Amino acid sequence: MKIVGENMGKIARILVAAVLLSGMPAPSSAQTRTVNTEKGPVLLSVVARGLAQPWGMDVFPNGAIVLTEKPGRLRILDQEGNLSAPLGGVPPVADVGQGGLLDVTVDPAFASNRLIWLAYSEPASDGTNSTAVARARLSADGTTLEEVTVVFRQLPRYPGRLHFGARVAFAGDGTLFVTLGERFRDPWREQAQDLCSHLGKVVRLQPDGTAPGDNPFIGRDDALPELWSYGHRNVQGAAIHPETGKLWISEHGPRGGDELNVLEPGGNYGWPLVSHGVEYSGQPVGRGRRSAPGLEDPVSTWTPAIAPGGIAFYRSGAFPGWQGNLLVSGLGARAILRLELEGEAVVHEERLIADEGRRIRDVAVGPDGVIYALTDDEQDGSVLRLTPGG
Ligand SMILES: [Ca+2]
Repeated sequence: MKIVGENMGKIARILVAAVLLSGMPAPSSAQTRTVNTEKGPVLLSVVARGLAQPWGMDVFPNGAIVLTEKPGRLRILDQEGNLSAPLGGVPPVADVGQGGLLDVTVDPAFASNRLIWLAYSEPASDGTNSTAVARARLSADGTTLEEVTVVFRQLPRYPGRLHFGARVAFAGDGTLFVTLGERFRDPWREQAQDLCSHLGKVVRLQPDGTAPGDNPFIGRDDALPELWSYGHRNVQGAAIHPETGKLWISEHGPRGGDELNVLEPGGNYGWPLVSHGVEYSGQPVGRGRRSAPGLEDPVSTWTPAIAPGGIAFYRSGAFPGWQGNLLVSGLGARAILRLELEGEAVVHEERLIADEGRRIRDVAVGPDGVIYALTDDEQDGSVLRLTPGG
């Protein structure tokens, strides 16, 4: 059967709708094919589709996936490939520009507390918005969020459409990191260097939203206690290194100059004083410097931009050749970047599934070592699965 272009999308949507309405599992086996990588063939499957701008996902202990759709929906994809109806109880989001329902993170103690965490752009009554983080308990039947509690709000608010961040990552000590954008425009973005503003920061919180007593700026009256690092532009990827416990982040640069950073407490990561990229106008950023004393240099940069979304460390025997790698989802790169590391240095890069040509917003690893990726499409976003074999 040869069906091309727009018709294929329409027919696919009708099929997906029919499958969803019938409640039957998605026919994933029919959409599995072999793709080649440097370390051998892998099986690529489409396990869900028809999603509206899926943005973030995480994996439950049983291997099911929870995922966001940017307009404000949260769904669960079970291990058999059944995609749930939108869950109830999701807080209102500002679905404007890059804003909406962004990240979702399963609590490390989900098996006992059923908590999940959401990061989203929160609308305010005066027309402004900002990134907020809420925690909620998943109802016993898995259909609704209960006891939704906002634990963090980025300040100041701004009536903008760009650069919200926003990932949530738990450290091994039970604290959580939240990445926050600098809201893009002058003069707001200058606040990335202002320790009394949440713009362009990574914050570290206790689960109740308060600042841990060992945060780097605790006790200073010229800095917010929740800050962990500053001088960031728009951080959409965050993952804890499984051995060192340090937070690694991916950060959108301007025109070129996307960054991978390893965060030190209290570190200044330079935006908008230094950058490996240039302004969208082509003008230099600041004085055109890439580095300066007192500012932390990135571990790696990409020019032209890859537009990095979520990141995940790979630690599983399922793909033995990828053990210890960092996976980076590339929107602009239209690939999953597989980075081989030596300590904090990137020594090799492979672009996985680049032939698919799909903008990849997030990547996650299941308990069995299976890799999942979200494709960023307005109406036909999908969940991809990579498994060994072929
Ligand atoms: Ca930087």
